[in-house]
Amino acid sequence: MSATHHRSCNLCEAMCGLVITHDDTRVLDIRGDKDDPLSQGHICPKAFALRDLHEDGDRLRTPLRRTDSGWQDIGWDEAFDLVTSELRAVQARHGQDAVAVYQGNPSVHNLGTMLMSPHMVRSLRTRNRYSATSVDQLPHHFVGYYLFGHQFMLPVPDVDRTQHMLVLGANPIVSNGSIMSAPGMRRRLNQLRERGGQLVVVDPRRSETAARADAHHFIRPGTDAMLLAALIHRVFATCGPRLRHLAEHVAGLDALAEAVARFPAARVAQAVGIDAPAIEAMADAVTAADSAVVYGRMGVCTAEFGALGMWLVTALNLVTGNLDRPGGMMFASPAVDVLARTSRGGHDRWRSRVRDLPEFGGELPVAALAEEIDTPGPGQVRGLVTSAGNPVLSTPNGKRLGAALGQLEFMVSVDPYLNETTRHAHVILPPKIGLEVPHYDLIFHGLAVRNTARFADALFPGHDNARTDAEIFAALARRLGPGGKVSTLGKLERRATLAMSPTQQLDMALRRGPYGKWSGRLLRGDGLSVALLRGEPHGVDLGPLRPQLPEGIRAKGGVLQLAPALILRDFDRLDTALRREDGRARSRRDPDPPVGDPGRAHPLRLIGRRSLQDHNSWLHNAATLMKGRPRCVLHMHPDDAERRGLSAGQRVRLSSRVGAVEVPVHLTDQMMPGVVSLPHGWGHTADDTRQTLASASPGVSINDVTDAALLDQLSGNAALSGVPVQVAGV
Ligand SMILES: Nc1nc2c(c(=O)[nH]1)N[C@H]1C(S)=C(S)[C@@H](COP(=O)(O)OP(=O)(O)OC[C@H]3O[C@@H](n4cnc5c(=O)[nH]c(N)nc54)[C@H](O)[C@@H]3O)O[C@H]1N2
Ligand SMILES: Nc1nc2c(c(=O)[nH]1)N[C@H]1C(S)=C(S)[C@@H](COP(=O)(O)OP(=O)(O)OC[C@H]3O[C@@H](n4cnc5c(=O)[nH]c(N)nc54)[C@H](O)[C@@H]3O)O[C@H]1N2
Ligand code: SF4
Ligand SMILES: [Mo]
Repeated sequence: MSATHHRSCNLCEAMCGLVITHDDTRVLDIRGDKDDPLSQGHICPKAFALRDLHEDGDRLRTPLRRTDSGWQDIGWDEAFDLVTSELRAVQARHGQDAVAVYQGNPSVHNLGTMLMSPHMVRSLRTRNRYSATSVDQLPHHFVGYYLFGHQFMLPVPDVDRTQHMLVLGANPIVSNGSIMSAPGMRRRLNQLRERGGQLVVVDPRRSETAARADAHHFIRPGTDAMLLAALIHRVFATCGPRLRHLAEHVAGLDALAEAVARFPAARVAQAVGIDAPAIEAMADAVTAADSAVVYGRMGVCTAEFGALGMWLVTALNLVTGNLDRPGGMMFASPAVDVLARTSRGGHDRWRSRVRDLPEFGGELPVAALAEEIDTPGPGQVRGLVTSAGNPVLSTPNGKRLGAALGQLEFMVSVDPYLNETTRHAHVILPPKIGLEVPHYDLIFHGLAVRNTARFADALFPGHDNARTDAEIFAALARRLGPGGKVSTLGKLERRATLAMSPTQQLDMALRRGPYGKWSGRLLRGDGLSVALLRGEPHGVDLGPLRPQLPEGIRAKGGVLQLAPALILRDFDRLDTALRREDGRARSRRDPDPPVGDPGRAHPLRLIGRRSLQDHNSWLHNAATLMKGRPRCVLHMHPDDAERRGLSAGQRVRLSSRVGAVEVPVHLTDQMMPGVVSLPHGWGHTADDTRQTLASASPGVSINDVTDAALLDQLSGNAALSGVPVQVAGV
C-alpha cells in the first residue's frame, strides 16, 4: 500500500518542498512539491539521495567502540556511560579546555541537533569549540555582530523583486543559494531577466551562474575586498551616498569614504584583474537601477579579507540605498524568532593557545584545530567530540588534522557513517537521519527570500532501538550534568528542556513567535503552532520580505556604525596586500621571476567548485549521485596547460606549501588564466571506513593542499580560495 508524505528537503539551505511516495519501509518516488510557496516544485538531483541514505546498508545502526581487534557493537547505555566517563577523565587529567568540540554543517539542518546539542556542549565548559562556520560563513556573522548588533542578523537578497543583481563569489544555480535560501535560482534569475533586470557575476570561473549573466568578470582570487572598496569609492565619487529611511541611523560615512579613497578603480584594476572602466561601470549599474542588490558568498568569505569583503558588500548595499528595501538586501521575518532565542555574539573574549587567534561567537577558527591537538604543552587538546562533520576532508590541511586525531586520548563522533574523520573516534554514536526524524528549518526560514514555515513529522520509524541526534545529545547532557555552577531555577529549566522533544520545543517557539498562537497576531483565524503546520503539508506562506529597520537594529543606540576602528585598521592590511598583488602582477608578466619570489614556486591560484551531484563530503555513498563521469578533476585554462606541456585528461600533481595531490586535469576556458579549480569533499579512504561506493571513487582532497596558515586575520575564517599552488605533469 503506498501513501504520500510531504516535507522539505533538509540537505541544503534551499528547503525544497518534496512529495514522497512510500510504502511501510521504502521510498517509492520523490518529486518536487508544486504547492510549496518557496520552492514551487523545484528539486535537485540530491533530493533522491534521501532515498539512498534511507536504504544505505553502510549506514551505522548501533554504537561502535574501537578495540584492538576492530570495531565492536555496543549498547546505547554502555556507550553513553563510556563517553561521559572518558570525556570527564580527559578533563580531570588535563583541564576543561582539553576536550574540544567540532560541529559540522548538517547540524544546522537538523532540528534536534540545533535544540539539544547546545546543552551537551555547555556541559563540557570548554573554550575549544569549533565548527564548519569558520570554513564558510563566519564573515557574515562578523558583519551581523558589528554592524547590526547580532551575529545572526544576516540580510538576504530580495531576488524576486530586484532589478539588478551583482553576485560575487557565489554560484547559486548549483548551490541553490547560501545565506539566501532560494530554491530554483534558474527560474528566479530568468524572471529577473524577463522583467528587464540585469545579472552581473564576478567569479574567477565562468560558473553555471556566470554563464547566464548579462555580464561576467573574471577576478583574481582573494581580491574581492579591493574591488568592493573601488565600487564604493565610485559611488561616493559619482552620486554620493543615498541612505533613504536609514539616514538618521548611520554613522561613519565620512570615515568610510576616506578609507575607500585609497582604492580607486584605476589603482586596484591590475591586482583584481578587471579594468578600471569595467569596475566603474559595475558600480554605475548598481546606482542606476531602480533597485539593486549586491550579494557575496563563499568566494568573498573564504579569503584573506573575508570579513572586510562582506563588510563592504553590506556597505555597498547601504550607501546605494538598497539595504532593507524591496528589491535590495532585506531581512527575513521567520516564524521562530531566532534572534530573541540566541546570544548576540561576542568577539576576542579568548584566544587560541598556539596561534593566538581570537574567538568569535564562542568558537575558535577551525584552521587552528590540528595545531591545538598536535602541539604539546599546557592546554593541549586531548579529547574531541565531533558531530555531523568531516573536518579531515573539509578543513584546511586536513591531512595534518587526520594525523592529529590519531593522537587523541579520547574521541567520540555523533555520525551515521564510518568515514575519514570518525574512523579516528574511540566511540561512534550513529543517529537516525533524514526521513527518520521530524523536520523544521529553524535557521534557514530566517535566511530565505520569502517568509514561509513548514514542518514534517518523521516518515519512517528508523531501525529498532535507533536514537535521534536529539536523544543522543540529551542523554549525554543528562549524564554530564551542567558542568559548573547553575542556579536552582537554571537546573529546573535545563531538566525540563532535556525532557521535551524537539517537536514540543518547536511548538512552544512557534506559538511565542511573531505569527504564533500566543503572540496576539492571527493568521487565517489561527496562529502558528505545530498542530497548524501539520494541517498545512505544503507549508504556510507568510509573504514577501518586509522592511525591518531602523526598529530592528540591535547595535548600540540603534545606529549602524559603518566604519568602526577594527574595520578601518583592516584597510591598512588591504593596502599592504594591494601592493603585494601589484608586485605579483609584475612578476606574472616576467616569465622567469627571481628566485625567492613567492610567485615562482606557486604561481597559480587554487579555488573550489561545487557540482549538482555532490554535497560537501558526505553524499558519495549515494548510488543515484555516483553515476556519470568522475567529478574530482582539476580545471585549468588551456594556456596554463600549454605553458606546462600538459594535455587534456592527463594526471597532474597539484602542490602547495603544505601538500600535494595527483588528479586528472580538464582543460577549459571557463577558468581564468592563472587559476585552477578542484571540488572539495573528496579524498575518501577505503582503509578502515565503511562506505563502499565512496571508496570505489575516492578522488583526492583539496584540503590536503589548502593551507591552515592562510586565514582572514580579522574574523579567523579560513582562506580556502586563492591558495598559491603549482601544477606539473606526473
Ligand atoms: N550542489 C551543491 N550545493 C551546495 C553544496 C554542495 O556541496 N553541492 N554545499 C552547500 C554549502 S555547505 C554551501 S556553504 C553553499 C555555498 O554556496 P555558494 O557560495 O553559491 O557556492 P560555491 O559553489 O562554493 O560558489 C563560490 C563561487 O565563488 C567562486 N570563487 C572562488 N574564489 C573566488 C574569489 O576569490 N572571488 C570571487 N568573486 N569568486 C570566487 C567560485 O568559482 C564559485 O563559483 O552551497 C550549498 N549548496
Ligand atoms: N576547500 C574547501 N573546503 C571546504 C569548502 C570549500 O568550498 N572548499 N566548503 C566548506 C563548507 S561551506 C562547509 S559547510 C564544510 C562542510 O564541512 P563538514 O560539516 O565538516 O563536512 P560535511 O562534508 O558536511 O560532513 C557532514 C557529516 O555529517 C554527517 N551527517 C549527515 N547528516 C547528519 C545528521 O543528521 N546527524 C549527524 N549527527 N550527522 C550527520 C555525515 O555523515 C558527514 O560525516 O566544508 C567546508 N570545506
Ligand atoms: S536544492 Fe536539492 S538538496 Fe537543496 S533542498 Fe532542494 S532538493 Fe534538497
Ligand atoms: Mo557551507
